[in-house]
Amino acid sequence: MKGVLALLALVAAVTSMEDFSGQQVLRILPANEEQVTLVHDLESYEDLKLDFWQGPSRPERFIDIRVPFFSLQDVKVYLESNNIQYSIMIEDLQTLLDEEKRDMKIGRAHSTDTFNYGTYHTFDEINTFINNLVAENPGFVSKVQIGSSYQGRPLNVLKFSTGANRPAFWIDTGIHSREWVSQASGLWFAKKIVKDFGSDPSLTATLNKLDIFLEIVTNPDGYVYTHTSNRMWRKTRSPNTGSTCIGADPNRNWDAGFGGGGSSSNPCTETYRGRAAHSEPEVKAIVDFVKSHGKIKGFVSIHSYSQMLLYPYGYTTVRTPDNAELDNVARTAVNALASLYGTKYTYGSIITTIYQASGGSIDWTYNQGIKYSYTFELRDTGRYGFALPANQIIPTAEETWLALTKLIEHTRDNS
Ligand code: BHK
Ligand code: ZN
Repeated sequence: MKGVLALLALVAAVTSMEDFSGQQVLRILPANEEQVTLVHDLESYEDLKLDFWQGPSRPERFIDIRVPFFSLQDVKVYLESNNIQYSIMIEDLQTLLDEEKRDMKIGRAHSTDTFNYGTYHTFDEINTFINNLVAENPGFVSKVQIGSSYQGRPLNVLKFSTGANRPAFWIDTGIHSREWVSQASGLWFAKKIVKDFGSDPSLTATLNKLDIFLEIVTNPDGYVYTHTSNRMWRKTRSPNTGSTCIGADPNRNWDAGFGGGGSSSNPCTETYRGRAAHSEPEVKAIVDFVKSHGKIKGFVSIHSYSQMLLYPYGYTTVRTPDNAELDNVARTAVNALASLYGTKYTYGSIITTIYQASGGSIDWTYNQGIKYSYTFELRDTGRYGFALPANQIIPTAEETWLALTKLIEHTRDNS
């Protein structure tokens, strides 16, 4: 085992890719508030290098933590000596990532018809896909560059439109770079829209009234980094003055309860809010786009994992004036989703369903007057977490599309 680990570490060093050999993901079930606090106390031991995959919790709700090999003993002893229940959800993360890598078939598709939707793709492959889709659908699909990332990559948005000056529906995928099934689903949605327009009556009616904007790689610097250096990177890649830690959480960087509970002022944490609201160019680009467009009626931001459909607010327990309507539409959407493969989603406001989170995108869009603001947390519930096997991409995208369609139809018919 030691020899194997050393060899794998060597290979990782040569390719400069972070190595997750021997790392486990523990699923922890705190029984009471005291145990919740004890688990959260682990976060303050920065030397343990823990990565909270599924964050703040309450009693009887799981906390998933990725634990480096060198911290495993310490963490397990800590949990056991405090009588905190846990199980090993992922035995060896690198084994899953090696399989993921094997599944990434190399080979360039020259059209979106031969593109492999059932595998994960690099940033360059996705950009080629976008250019092909635009070239194949002149007068219907176009590419809008809404800005540039910190490292200068284009922030490309696909626009599906059949007429001028329409109100619009926005979808973004991959704002957290490691949530790969999100970007992969975005690719499938793009092709689905093109295939169904003109044949599916509902989508056709939608596109005769609304434009659809789809940003597939919403955090390109982070996404490239997950391919070249660290598969588990979540944040942006902008530097922080006075710290060696990189990046801000682009889902804590919006001007909605900015700096409040469920966001961090420490640049070394995964929920670092950034130096100021909209400090991240990836966020600012969407803010400017939404404001200048002026007629965005629905806004959906897609993450993974935990199988949830969420609506505002995340920064406060105050209910929005539209709570009942948002909840009804969410129920209809998750029922449609479940109708295909039986996948169960929970739904509700962010703060009551997952946890308090301040500075999130859909709280900001809601406060801008975009009533139909939702966030998905796609598959799964934790068996694979962010390392969701590629054979689940298409089923995930298919079922999610049914829910998305409900949200889009309701937006179309009520605005
Ligand atoms: C979703 C929407 C608004 C605020 C928080 C969330 C939960 C999301 C997050 O930003 O912490 C969980 C996550 O990344 C895993 O997808
Ligand atoms: Zn996320």
